[in-house]
Amino acid sequence: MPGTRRWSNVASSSHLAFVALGANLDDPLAQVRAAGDALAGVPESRLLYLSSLYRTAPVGIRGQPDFINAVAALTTELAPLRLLDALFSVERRFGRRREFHQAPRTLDLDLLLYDQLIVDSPRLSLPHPRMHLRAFVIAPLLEIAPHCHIPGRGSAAAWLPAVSMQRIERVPTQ
Ligand code: PH2
Ligand code: MG
Ligand code: MG
Repeated sequence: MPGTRRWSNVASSSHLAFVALGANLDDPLAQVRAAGDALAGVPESRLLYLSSLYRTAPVGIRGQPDFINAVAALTTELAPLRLLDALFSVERRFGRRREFHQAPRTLDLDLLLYDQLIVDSPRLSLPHPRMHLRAFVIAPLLEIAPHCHIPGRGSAAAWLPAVSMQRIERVPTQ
């Protein structure tokens, strides 16, 4: 009957999460492509969209190679910190080592948004506090979610002019 919910759907609920992917070490194109597949395997979650891949200039760090970046949208039944654990476990499988803050990385997965939740805890800040200032997040995010709203920041699209000086180019698909 329309409007009724099955018991199995009542016990769990589905959330919409956005994740930023980034790499600038050891064949970053291959790393980010493979990471897209790995995100499809996150438990209790479904990969909805993966944006194009973008080659981007490092933001806020000097003397590092260009990055490959993308953004993914997932539906998930995992709570935010469980999803964060799952993302860290993918990073570790990709050989991520945390040698120093902002060291070059084989794979960085940042949780950007989880529904419209605002969280400020030691392990997790939502929305990601710098996402609106980064072309490498805003451009791929708008590609898969043109009407995306960032809690406390307004529409993602409104931040495009603010990041227009950051070098970013879409990697042609082959
Ligand atoms: N990640 C950072 C810092 N700077 N710049 C680009 N272009 N791409 C990134 O993924 C990136 C960055 C911290 O995680
Ligand atoms: Mg990051
Ligand atoms: Mg990170």
